[in-house]
Amino acid sequence: MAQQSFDLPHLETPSGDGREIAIVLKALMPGDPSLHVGSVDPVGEITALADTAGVRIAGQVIQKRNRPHPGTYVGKGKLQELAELAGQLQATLIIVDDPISPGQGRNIEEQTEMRIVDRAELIMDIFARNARSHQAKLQVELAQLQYSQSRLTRMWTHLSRMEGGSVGTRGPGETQLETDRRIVRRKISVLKDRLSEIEKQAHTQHKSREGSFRIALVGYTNAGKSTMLNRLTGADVLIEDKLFSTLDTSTRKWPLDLPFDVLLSDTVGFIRKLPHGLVASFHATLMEANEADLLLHIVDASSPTIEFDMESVERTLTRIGCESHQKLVLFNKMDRVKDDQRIDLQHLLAEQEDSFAISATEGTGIELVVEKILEIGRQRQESGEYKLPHSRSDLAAKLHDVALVDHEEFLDDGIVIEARFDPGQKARWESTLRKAGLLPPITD
Ligand SMILES: Nc1nc2c(ncn2[C@@H]2O[C@H](COP(=O)(O)OP(=O)(O)OP(=O)(O)O)[C@@H](O)[C@H]2O)c(=O)[nH]1
Ligand SMILES: [Mg+2]
Repeated sequence: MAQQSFDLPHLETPSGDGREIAIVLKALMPGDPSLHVGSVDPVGEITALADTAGVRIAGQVIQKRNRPHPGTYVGKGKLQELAELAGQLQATLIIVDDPISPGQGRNIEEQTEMRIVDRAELIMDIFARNARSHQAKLQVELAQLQYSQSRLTRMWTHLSRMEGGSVGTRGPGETQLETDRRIVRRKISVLKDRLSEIEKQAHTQHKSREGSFRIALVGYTNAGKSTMLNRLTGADVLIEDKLFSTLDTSTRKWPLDLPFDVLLSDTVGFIRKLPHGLVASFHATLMEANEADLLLHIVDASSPTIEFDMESVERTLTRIGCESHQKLVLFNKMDRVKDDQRIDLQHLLAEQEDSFAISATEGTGIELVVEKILEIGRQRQESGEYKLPHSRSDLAAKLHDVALVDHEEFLDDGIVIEARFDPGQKARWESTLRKAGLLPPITD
């Protein structure tokens, strides 16, 4: 058996117009946006994802359920229906709009004799296509390998069936499966090592940014994060009307009138049911948001599923430890908002603290955002009050150099000064005082 079972599903088998033809299979469950917003197509987002991955969706099979069928995701009758539809439409692939278990995948493949790709695999496939940097490529590869690790058995079952072997029997296939498991495990550990090396380098780079005011753009995929980065800093990062155009963080200096550097970072977009492995593998990239002093949550205000989009972004932010970061919510694409959406938006704007209505492409509403950021920036300055002996008027003069003095009073026993510092400066100043014996040493 020459073929290695950890080969990942490829979505490039040409057929018809050159694209693989697929049918979407979906268990429509409570909480799905389409059950709450009448105008939302239940398979709209998965179709967009499939399209981005170069697959043509020719049909759909949907079953309303409270929870997925544990063995076959949907009922057996539905699978029969799917197989018949696939025959008529010459579809060769099933795309399931949920992450499914290896067992479910195996059962569906057995019953339909079709290849299956689930939502997690589809998203990872898009990530793999769009990865440009070495780090992004390694991160996607790691997520894919980890995901396929638990699915090796399914792939082998599939293979042995295709070769006429009987399923589940011991023999060369089983041995090969063990070998493959070992290969995958080794590859995963190599990738993890390489990524942690890169993460260490990034950490050193991040340390050099201490003292700067760091702002990260976060939000649902395609909301306009990169457009905002370009608009605010004059950068020229890739903007596309596609899902997951940005996988690498790019950071630009934003020349704002503040007494410290302001750094603005673009980050990878989020989506509903973002595969867990991807979030874990993209740890280094997502740390950009985690380490930021301020988050700008960019929301596509013209999206009919706006509240669901925002909620899934909030959930992902919590997953990466950003739930209590200071945040501004920017309702973007206001130029595209339809009249009947405006009232709901007014409510959202009123409800949501620190929110703004903007259009990144038209440049409207941006000044207010900048004003707010300047205000937050100014508040970042730390203040302190010190009493210096008259004999150290040199230090009083130095304080005037390193900070903004708000108040200075000459008393009989010394000079009392209140001052405001830029980030990082206060600690430096206090260490000078400590060396001069004018502040008690720090003890734990
Ligand atoms: N009409 C309108 N379109 C916008 C606006 N802002 C962004 N877009 C469009 O929305 C699409 C996505 O923009 P991007 O900036 O690439 O979005 P992103 O959030 O970086 O997306 P990913 O990196 O793929 O997650 C592009 O076609 C933009 O031109 C806006 O204010 N109005
Ligand atoms: Mg982008």
